[in-house]
Amino acid sequence: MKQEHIEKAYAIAKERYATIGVDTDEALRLLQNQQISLHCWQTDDVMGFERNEALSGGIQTTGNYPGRARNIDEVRQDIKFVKTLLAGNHRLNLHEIYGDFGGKFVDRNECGVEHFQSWIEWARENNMKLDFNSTSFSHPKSGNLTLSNPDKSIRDFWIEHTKRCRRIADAMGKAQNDPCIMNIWVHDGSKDVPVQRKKYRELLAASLDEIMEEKLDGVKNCFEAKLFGIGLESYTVGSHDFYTAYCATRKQMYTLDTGHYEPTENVSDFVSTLLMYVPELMLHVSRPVRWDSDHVTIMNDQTLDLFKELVRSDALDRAHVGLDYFDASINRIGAYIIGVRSTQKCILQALLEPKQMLRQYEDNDQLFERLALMEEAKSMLFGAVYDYFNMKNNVPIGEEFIQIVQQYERDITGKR
Ligand code: RNT
Ligand code: ZN
Repeated sequence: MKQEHIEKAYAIAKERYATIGVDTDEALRLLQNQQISLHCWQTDDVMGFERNEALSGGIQTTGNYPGRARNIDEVRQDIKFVKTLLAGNHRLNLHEIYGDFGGKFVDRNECGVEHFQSWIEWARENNMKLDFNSTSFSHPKSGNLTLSNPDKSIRDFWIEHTKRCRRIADAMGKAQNDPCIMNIWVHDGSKDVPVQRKKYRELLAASLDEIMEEKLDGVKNCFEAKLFGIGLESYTVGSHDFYTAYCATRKQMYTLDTGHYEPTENVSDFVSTLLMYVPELMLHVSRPVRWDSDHVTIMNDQTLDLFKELVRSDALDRAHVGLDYFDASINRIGAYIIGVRSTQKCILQALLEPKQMLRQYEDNDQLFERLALMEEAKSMLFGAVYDYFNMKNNVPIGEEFIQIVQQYERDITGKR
């Protein structure tokens, strides 16, 4: 693509947006600073390096596209390559099962900072900050209940795991001089109707409180709510309402995964309430298709609405953005690029909305005018602004990345 064409198109877009009171340079500045946490588990279908076992915990990858990363070196190689195709400075989100265990078996209640030292160094060398997750799934003790298990020995095992994960995340945060965001998601639930719903929720809250007792300032924790898991359809201990109340009373960050709600619900509607009662949000940007299917994120209404809602609430800086999907049916590297670029496009669209004018219309009860402007804003020259953003960042523009990913497949992933 010709640089002068992109510059020309941007100049026209900039002028056009200015007529509705939108500053495109300012939008680009904010987009540049918006980090997106890349979920390491898209490289290898959520397998990790602990045991070569099928995924459990009510989540599932489908597809067997060749080229899955099979070990820590391949995961790093892939992430490094992905990074070269993306504008902006992004983070890496690790799960505990991606530790550098050096070929030894390290159980979940034995993990420590030493297993993530090489990640901390790798991240520093590659100018990426780390985020972290405890891992309650894919383990003989996972079962249907972990932190809410009435069996104290199982519950304690997972409490110990999660406490250790907090210390690992704390070390990451201190090493990178920026808090590591540690997500806690447990799959706990029941396939059929339980009769003691309250009991498990009380146990979960007590376990979480115990886990959070230790004061660690390198880590910020967040808690992920969910509607249901596969094989756990009737009841989820850590439901939306459970974590809303938990995070509100404990002043903790809430993780909103866009796949974790009723398929017809508009997730963006939760944002404003949560912003009133919890300090921050962690977003797992995903794409549910009929269920929590974890398809690759695209630029659809759901994702657009989510970011528009944040920008309209002047709260983009209270949200941490991460991706969470696992598509094993297409080129996994390509899946990353599509997801990040689509997320950036949604953020940019949100930033380019004529917020002030829309608010004014609403305040004046000019509802036709509000709808009309909102609709017109959707088809303004936003693509020209996004192209310019990528050009400035020296990364592929438009569909150019397709060929680059194909080349990487020929050279690297296709040979695995
Ligand atoms: C599962 C949650 C969770 C996981 C990752 C692997 O439903 O969304 O975030 O996807 O922890
Ligand atoms: Zn998630």
